Amino acid sequence: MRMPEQRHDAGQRPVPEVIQIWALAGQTWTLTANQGLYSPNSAAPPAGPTALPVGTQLVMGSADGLDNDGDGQVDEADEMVYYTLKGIHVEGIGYTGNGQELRGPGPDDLEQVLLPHTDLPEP
Ligand SMILES: [Ca+2]
Ligand SMILES: [Ca+2]
Repeated sequence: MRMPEQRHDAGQRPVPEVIQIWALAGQTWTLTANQGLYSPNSAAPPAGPTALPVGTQLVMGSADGLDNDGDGQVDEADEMVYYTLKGIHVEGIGYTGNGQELRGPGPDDLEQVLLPHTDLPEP
């Protein structure tokens, strides 16, 4: 007897993502293009997730609740050189994109981030 394929909720499982960049302290970094990154406060599946809006500002590392530099202390002053953006991406979505563009204050302050794909190819 062949068991039915387990599908779980493939294609809808939200996966937490933290995008972190390293720059000079005191800057402002903003999400300027986004495909595939959603708000951590999105409604649970099967409701559609809420995309992080363009214009979202990254949180300075001294206030993001993470130990950015791995020294065992969270949000100490020297983490001001980190900027983080927390979101989720959804398994099964994103073979066509999952790209984020982050801009800082200067013309050369540009970071482009591709989220990892943990999803299976569409049939
Ligand atoms: Ca630290
Ligand atoms: Ca921190």
